[in-house]
Amino acid sequence: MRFSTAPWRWHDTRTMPLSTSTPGATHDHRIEIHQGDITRLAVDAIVNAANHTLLGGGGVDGAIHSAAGPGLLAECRTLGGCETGQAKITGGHALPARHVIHAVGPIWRGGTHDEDALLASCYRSSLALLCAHGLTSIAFPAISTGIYSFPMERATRIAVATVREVLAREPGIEKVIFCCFSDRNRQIYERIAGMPDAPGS
Ligand code: AR6
Repeated sequence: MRFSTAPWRWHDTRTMPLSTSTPGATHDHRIEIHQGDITRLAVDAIVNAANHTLLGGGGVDGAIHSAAGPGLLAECRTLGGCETGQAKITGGHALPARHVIHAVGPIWRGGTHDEDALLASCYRSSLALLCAHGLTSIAFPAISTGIYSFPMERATRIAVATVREVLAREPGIEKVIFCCFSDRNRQIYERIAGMPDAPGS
C-alpha cells in the first residue's frame, strides 16, 4: 500500500491528525488536514480541481500539470472532458502520487445553481473512483474555492460532511487528506472538521 511505504515529504509542510488537533471531538482517524503543495504528496491519488476540458488551467490544475509533465496532458486528451460534479482518473506520471483524479467543481454563481450539490458530487465521485480502482489513500485540494470563487467556509463544510458520509460506508479507504494551500484555509478546515456532523451548507 503506497501510502504507508512512501509517505510524503515532511520537511516543509504540516500535517495534523484531527484526533490530536481537536481533543474531545469525534473524528474519523482516517481524515487528516495538511498544509502545503498537493503535488508533493505520495498518496495513491491526488485530486485535481480541473475544468470540464481536462486540458489544464491555472491554480492547482496548473501546478499538477507542471509537476506531472507532458504525459499527463497527453493522457487527459484521451478522456473527452468531464461534466461538472464528476471526476475521471489518470496516472500520476512524474508526480509522487500514483494517480490523479480530475474533478470538475462548480463555478460559484451565488448559490442558486446547484453549486452545493455539484461540489458534494465532486467529493463523492472522486472517492468512488478511488474505491473502484482498489486505491486507499487520497488528497483533496479545496475544490472550487480559488478561481471558481466558491465561499471557503461553505465549501469546507460540504467537503468535510461529504467525506465523512462516504468514510462511514467505505472501510477500505485508509486515508483522506484535506490539503490546504494557505494558513487561513488550514485554520478553517481545522475549525470546521472539529465540529461533529458539520452540515453541508
Ligand atoms: N496545492 C494545494 N492546493 C492548491 C495548490 C497546490 N499546489 N494551488 C492552489 N491550491 P483553484 P478552482 C488551492 O483555483 O477554484 C483552473 O484554471 C487554492 O488555494 O486551483 O476549482 C482549472 O483549470 C484553492 O484553495 O481551483 C479551472 O478552470 C484551491 O486549491 C479552475 O482553475 C482551488 O483553487 C478551477 O478553479
